[in-house]
Amino acid sequence: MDKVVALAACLVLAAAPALAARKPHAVAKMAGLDGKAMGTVDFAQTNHGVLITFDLHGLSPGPHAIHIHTSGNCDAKVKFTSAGPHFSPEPKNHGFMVKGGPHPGDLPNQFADEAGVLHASTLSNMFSLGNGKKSIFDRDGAAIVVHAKADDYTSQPAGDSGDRVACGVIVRTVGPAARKGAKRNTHA
Ligand SMILES: [Cu+2]
Repeated sequence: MDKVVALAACLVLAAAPALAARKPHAVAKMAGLDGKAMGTVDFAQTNHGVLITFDLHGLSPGPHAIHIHTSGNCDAKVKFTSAGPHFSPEPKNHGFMVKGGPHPGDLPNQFADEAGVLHASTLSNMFSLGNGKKSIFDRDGAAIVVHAKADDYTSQPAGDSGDRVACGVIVRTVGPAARKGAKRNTHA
């Protein structure tokens, strides 16, 4: 009897990682305006939002605004403006402190150390990596952008966070294929 219970427990434990692995996952390889690699941002869908893990270097020390921008296009020649405005399928104001906000692509500020290294994680349930209504993966994808300064969570349209200093196209590594013909999740 005990052996049967133990075997059942083993099967449950063995199955759990396989089930978890099917949840959507994505990664963004970050680059600076000079084209140099600046690390990665990892996205893991959980039952309670998307877990975002930053592994970045080459930043100026101190706080940086980081947002999901609406287009998967990081062109350094146009200073990453090609990534478009913040991800927001419906018209919303920017900022956690603002009435009518935030943009679903808004994230809390992150802090680089004296060496310009940033290791941190955060969780957002304002967007998803699947194909549902909250998905960032519309026809033209999405990008994650690091700004030169902190987000004041108030100023429009981007929290007075300054230049875009690093950008990475968010690429899904696990999950359904990108939707075809879905409208752009854009708002100025
Ligand atoms: Cu931004």
